[in-house]
Amino acid sequence: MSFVQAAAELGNQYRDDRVLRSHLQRCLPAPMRDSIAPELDELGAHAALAWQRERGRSACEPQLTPWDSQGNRIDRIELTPAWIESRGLAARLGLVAAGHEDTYAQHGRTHQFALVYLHHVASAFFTCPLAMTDGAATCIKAAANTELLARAWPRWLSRDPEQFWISGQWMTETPGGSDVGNSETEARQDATGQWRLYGRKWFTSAVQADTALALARPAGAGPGAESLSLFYLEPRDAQGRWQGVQINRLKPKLGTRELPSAETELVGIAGTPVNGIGHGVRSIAPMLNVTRSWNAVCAIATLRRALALARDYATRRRAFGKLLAEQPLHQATLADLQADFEAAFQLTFEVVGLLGRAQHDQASDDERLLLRLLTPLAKLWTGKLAVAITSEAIECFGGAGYIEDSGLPQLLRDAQVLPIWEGTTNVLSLDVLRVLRQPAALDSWRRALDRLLDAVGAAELKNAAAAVRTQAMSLPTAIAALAAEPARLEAAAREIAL
Ligand code: MFK
Ligand code: FAD
Repeated sequence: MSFVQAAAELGNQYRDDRVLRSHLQRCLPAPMRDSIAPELDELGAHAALAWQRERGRSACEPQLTPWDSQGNRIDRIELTPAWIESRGLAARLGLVAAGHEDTYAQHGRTHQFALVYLHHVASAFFTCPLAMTDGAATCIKAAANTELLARAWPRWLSRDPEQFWISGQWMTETPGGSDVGNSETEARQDATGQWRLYGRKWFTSAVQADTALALARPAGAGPGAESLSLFYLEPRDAQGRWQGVQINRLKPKLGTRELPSAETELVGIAGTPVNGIGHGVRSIAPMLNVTRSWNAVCAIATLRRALALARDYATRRRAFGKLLAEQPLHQATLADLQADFEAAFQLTFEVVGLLGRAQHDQASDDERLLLRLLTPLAKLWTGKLAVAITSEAIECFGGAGYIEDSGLPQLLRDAQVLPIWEGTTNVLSLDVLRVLRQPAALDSWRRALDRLLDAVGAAELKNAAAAVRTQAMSLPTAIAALAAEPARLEAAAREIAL
């Protein structure tokens, strides 16, 4: 019998995660930590179990049945078992609710995103509609829309699986995903004054969601982003039948295959304005910023999973007479990846902490600006890292990592969406520039770096932090120097952001 290599194994993903545990230890009051530990432990165990269960069989995909046997258009979508399971689990553990409830005040976001971080990989991208639901709730709260706060808010934040609603985010169209100002979908008022939407949405993920927020141009409004409006939709009736919506197809995607992403025709679906008529992009911005934070959290969850597997495998695989974990170069390779992961974790949970503080009116003006600046930065950097590190983790398994039923290729395919949706790397770099051009943002950035430097203990870290500070402080001069040459400034945006 020839040699058979043992596969990588995962333990409880909460108990094994030194970085998460020490962050919670540092940031949360002890009674809160004790009270949330059982939920974190449950998700940590679930993550390991789901990995054992799912690995080795290729992901099943949702199926669309457009017509019934009699020729009626039904557009029935069958979801995968992981998706059906995730909905109940998400409601029960409050993966959306925890971010908005007052139980833990400004620490609520840290609680919520610790749960999300532990659950993301096992959720088969059910975190996508959860992110959009959180974003939708944040949006209608920012708009102070009392009608929608009464109707949708309690459902989106419900912990009862029977009551829990999820939401979609219907922005992207064929002429504009980044440049949504090109949107063609039109909103018209019918004889009763009801707004109805007509047009094609090119990417609608979790299309079977109970609600969606969609951008559309009121008939007769001018071109561009400013004249778009934001509408709240309920795409299906109480019996689950589509109302004013047709599903053209489910997209055949590189990854995120259990997530039903559809091409959708709006044929008169009723819409309620979220924030009056006009300024639709500004109205949906709170949603974008929240979903971008989710994206960063899900990216670091992906990094952590790839590394947990690579590190475990290094304790099982031998080469040249030693375990990989004993080979100096392999140790250094893993250590570099771990350092990148830990930096990404700290940045992302800094954003999460700031979000919680801002939401509970505990954030200073500096912190609010910092949150606005760090959100796109965290999203763009962690998205890129997720792709690079899942790729490197595959290499850590040699040829075995390239084989589908090792479970690793799916991690890489899934990671590739993270830099694309919710704003590509370039679009977010330009968003960073949008913020940095406000003089107040640079001052706030400078003060934040000062505080960071003050907090750094070890001498060698102080030197490194000072070097970062010097580099960052050169930004205002660089931006000012390029102000007269907008094309050069834009061309440098990614470099500035990274
Ligand atoms: C795994 C789980 C995680 C994630 C799940 C997600 C699943 C969903 C997948 C999706 O991809 S949903 C679609 C996401 N689409 C995007 O993210 C669009 C990307 N494009 C941009 O972000 C553009 O920058 C944007 C459309 C927002 C702006 O384009 P414009 O037409 O050039 O508008 P403009 O004039 O720059 O901004 C309009 C207003 O919005 C301005 O305010 P004022 O009118 O008051 O001046 C901006 O300051 C404001 N604004 C823009 N971005 C903002 C913002 N305000 C706050 N925060 C922002 N991020
Ligand atoms: P484009 O905007 O055409 O971008 C093409 C390239 O041009 C990118 O590299 C971009 O960085 C670059 N670029 C664009 N503008 C600039 C600029 N000014 N300067 C420099 N470079 C620029 N959208 C939704 O609304 N709802 C959803 O539920 C949803 N789900 C999705 C699910 C998946 C799996 C995927 C892949 C996408 C989904 N999207 C969704 C769409 C997604 O948000 C868009 O694909 C994304 O915003 C990019 O838009 P685009 O595809 O039109 O690319």
